[in-house]
Amino acid sequence: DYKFWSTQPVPRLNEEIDSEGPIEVKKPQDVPDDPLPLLKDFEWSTVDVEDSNQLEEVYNLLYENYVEDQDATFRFKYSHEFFKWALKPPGWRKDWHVGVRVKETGKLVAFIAGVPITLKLTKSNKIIPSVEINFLCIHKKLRSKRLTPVLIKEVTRRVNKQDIWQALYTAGIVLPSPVSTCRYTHRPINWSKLYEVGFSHLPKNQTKSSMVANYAIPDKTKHEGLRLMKSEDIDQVYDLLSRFLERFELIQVFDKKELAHWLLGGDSTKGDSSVIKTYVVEQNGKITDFFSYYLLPFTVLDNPSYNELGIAYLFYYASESAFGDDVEGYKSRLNSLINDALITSKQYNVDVFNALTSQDNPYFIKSSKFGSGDGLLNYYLFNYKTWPINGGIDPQTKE
Ligand code: YNC
Ligand code: MG
Repeated sequence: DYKFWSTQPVPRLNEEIDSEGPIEVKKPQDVPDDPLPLLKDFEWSTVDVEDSNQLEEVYNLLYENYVEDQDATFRFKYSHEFFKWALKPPGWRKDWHVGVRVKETGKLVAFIAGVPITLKLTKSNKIIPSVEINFLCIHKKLRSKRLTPVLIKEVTRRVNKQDIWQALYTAGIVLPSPVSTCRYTHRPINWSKLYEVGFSHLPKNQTKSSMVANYAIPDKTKHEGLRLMKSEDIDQVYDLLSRFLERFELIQVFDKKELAHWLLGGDSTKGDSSVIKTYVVEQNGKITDFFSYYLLPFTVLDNPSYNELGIAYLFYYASESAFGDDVEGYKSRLNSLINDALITSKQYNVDVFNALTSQDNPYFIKSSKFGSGDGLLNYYLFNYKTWPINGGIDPQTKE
């Protein structure tokens, strides 16, 4: 019955949406100056992720306590570099990295983070200054004590103080109320390992070697002029992606500095990030396509042979071929671009390549041998009502 969420400015589950816009309107001067009280043994702590010791504390908290799959076989393994990329985009604020510590020992036991983003609803042309909320994590020993609502209210207070009133967040669980729902799909790269760790299963009518053969990938990419993106490419990529994103209903809008951060990586703009990989197709000086993916491994829990699974997540892409009338031509180019993405990912020890059902991904999911996973990803807007957005699956059957 959502005791907490029913008090928040979010649409109720199954609420009939009849208009678009903020749910409640307030002013920064109405926002309390002081944090909410915590249980007596705990204290608030702004985490300085530029301090490597504090970053290590976030790393350890999430390494032990963050999101697992349903059977607790795998847990997300964020690296220091990943946090720097995800937590410090242009305009980031230290006080939006909210921690809770045990007073007596100083141990970090909970975390939630916000980073600035600008959202756009393309149908109504509305621009919404927002934050993206991520990395909500409570130590396993402190679960079910209603600490989550306190963390959410505190990060909301800190964001509201900056005159920002909307947020985007995602979760596997259903809360009031998803604006869109996507499914994860998985393209095996190293099927044998996926099978050994229990990520993939052997279908009845197949053999291990037929599965390996089915997922075999060539060594050489197909597109002439394919190379890693460099910071000099940002103007062209910015122009291409800005036009391309208008195809979709709910998008993030960037300035060039932000886009460079998201495509080239946190600390460097040299294109040598070990977390985010972006490739462009350049011909005669013109960039016609690009794709990107980030690397976020799983810790494999309790397996005698492996402790890590290499995972790539498809991120942004765009292609000039999307703009003509030749939809089939665009689909086939997208397929060959994604196949090149799969090929390049092998050098980064990727075992499985993931994509959501969003963007134009349904154009290549089946033909590039991505299989449906059992995980759904729900997208939420805080304090903003809008009509449901197509996430590439049927909203009723989730197929
Ligand atoms: C969740 N993931 O429903 P009700 S995703 C939001 N997002 O409230 P307690 C969640 N709410 O139902 P526990 C949530 N999970 O009574 C649970 N809740 O209304 C709600 N897991 O609190 C839940 N990370 O503290 C219930 O629950 C209330 O001890 C119960 O802790 C939950 O980062 C959790 O999956 C998830 O660390 C912290 O299980 C814990 O069970 C954990 O008693 C492993 O809480 C890691 C994990 C979640 C990843 C993520 C996005 C978070 C978005 C939060 C919402 C942001 C709103 C916008 C704020 C800014 C606004 C502006 C402007
Ligand atoms: Mg709790």
